Amino acid sequence: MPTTTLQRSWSELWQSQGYLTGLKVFPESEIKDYRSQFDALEADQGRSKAEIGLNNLHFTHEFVWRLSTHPPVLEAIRSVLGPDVLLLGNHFFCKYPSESRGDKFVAWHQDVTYWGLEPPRAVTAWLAIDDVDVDNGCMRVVPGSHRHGILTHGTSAMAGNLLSINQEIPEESFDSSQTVDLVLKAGQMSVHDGMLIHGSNPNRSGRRRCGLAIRFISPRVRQVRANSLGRHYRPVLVCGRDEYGHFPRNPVPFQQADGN
Ligand SMILES: O=C(O)CCC(=O)C(=O)O
Repeated sequence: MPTTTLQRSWSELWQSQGYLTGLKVFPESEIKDYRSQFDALEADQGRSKAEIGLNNLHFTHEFVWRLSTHPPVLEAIRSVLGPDVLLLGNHFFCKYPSESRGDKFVAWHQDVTYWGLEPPRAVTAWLAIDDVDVDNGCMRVVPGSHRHGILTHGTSAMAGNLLSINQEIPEESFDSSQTVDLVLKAGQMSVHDGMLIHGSNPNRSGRRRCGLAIRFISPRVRQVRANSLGRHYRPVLVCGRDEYGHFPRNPVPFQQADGN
């Protein structure tokens, strides 16, 4: 549990930088077990699907639900979103060594651009399933870029962008000289504001780079149009109360580990 001083410095960092990183949420012994479950899923579904096509499996796969609602994950999210939190969705972002699947990368973007949310406010927890570093294409962020609103997204001219509609913020639209690499050990997590500019380079290592991106919103947010995949979200209340009722109430798919 962070101390009050730590909470204050977290909050200042969050407001000025738009991200937090290096948060330890699972010890190696536990993430190893979750990694084995992901390995089995990957073997079953195939690498092409595992890259970005394993969406919202928390409704059907208990281990994804457990990863997404692990108390230290939710504690970090509450510290930035407040006491009431909806789990909006999640998906694995899995990049394989370039030589096996080509130069897959994630172009510079802001998450909330095509999610159809009003206000366009969301937070992502990115939980490392594998060790992630510069060589295998860890996430990169532009600190403070969440404070300047949503920038115009164009289309990437490079093949291999993993984003849903090949969106990209052109590099000349922002100052990319201050980019920070989010290097994480498996079991660690970063958290970023939905307006933060971020992306990631191809995986130049011989190792897989897998993380689970877990999206959260406050219940005061509505979805006013379909997202870039033409879908409507099915959020689940994971902390506090929903006094707005903007979404149909979706039952918790699995009991909490403590039986509540
Ligand atoms: O995993 C990546 O490289 C990018 C992640 C990302 O864009 C996100 O979580 O919003």
